[in-house]
Amino acid sequence: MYNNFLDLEPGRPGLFPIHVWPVPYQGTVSYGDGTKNGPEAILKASYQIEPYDPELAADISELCSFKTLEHQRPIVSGPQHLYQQMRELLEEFDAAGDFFLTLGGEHSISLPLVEFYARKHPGLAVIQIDAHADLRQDFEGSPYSHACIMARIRDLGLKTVQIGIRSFTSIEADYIRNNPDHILPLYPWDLPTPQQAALMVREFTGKGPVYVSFDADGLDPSFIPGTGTPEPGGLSYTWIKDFWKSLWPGPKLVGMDFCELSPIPGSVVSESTAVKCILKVLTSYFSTARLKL
Ligand SMILES: [Mn+2]
Repeated sequence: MYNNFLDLEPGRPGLFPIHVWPVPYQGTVSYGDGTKNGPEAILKASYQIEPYDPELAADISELCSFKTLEHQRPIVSGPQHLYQQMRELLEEFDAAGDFFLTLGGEHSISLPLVEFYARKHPGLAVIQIDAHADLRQDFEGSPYSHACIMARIRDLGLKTVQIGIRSFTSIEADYIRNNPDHILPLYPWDLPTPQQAALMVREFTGKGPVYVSFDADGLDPSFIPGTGTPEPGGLSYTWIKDFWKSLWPGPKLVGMDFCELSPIPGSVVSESTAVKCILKVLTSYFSTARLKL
């Protein structure tokens, strides 16, 4: 049983409704353990975070209402089973209007959500914050593994922006190089300013809507040490928050996930930073979006 995100009263009227979906899935994690504990840690940490953002002069509790869903199904046996289960649950919702904030769990949780939104949103692009390109064709015997998730999203024909990627194979590097119309990589060793990056992303994605898939390891592990496969040399918290602030007002945001958080017992740094990362996306967007409620 989870309390509601930010400990706010669920589903308050007159605000933009967000479904918070905890998916404590951990089936194919490569190295570190504990992503199954990510959603609960994020929810608990969210009770300690102020909904007001002084920099953006906006209060998320006056913009959005949250309703945390129970993940009532059993924890499944592998990524393909998870994919099918998530697809079934999503059939009860409408991609045209239902906004999911999905909390992982490992990165395999993103695929059914991206598919769900792509069906109703032509021209959808994915903004992926990640250390890993996740463009392998299969991994550990499954094409649905977290290491393949962006390859499956590419199969849908969607444009992808990969921010912070710094760990991938030479085959993935060739693939990125050979698909400049479909993949925009922003490498941490060659990072533009957040303002320049926002312009590049807007130009690349065109007028289409976006889905944000935020892997905790996109940030440098000095900001979020609690993740299964930490990679040094990542994004700073300041860079990524300034990027969201620069991106909006801009493309329509249809949904987001935050995944791969693996809480460290005795420290709340990682999950607290995760909540701030989520709130920066939501507050930057919803404080500037013109929404019809
Ligand atoms: Mn990753």
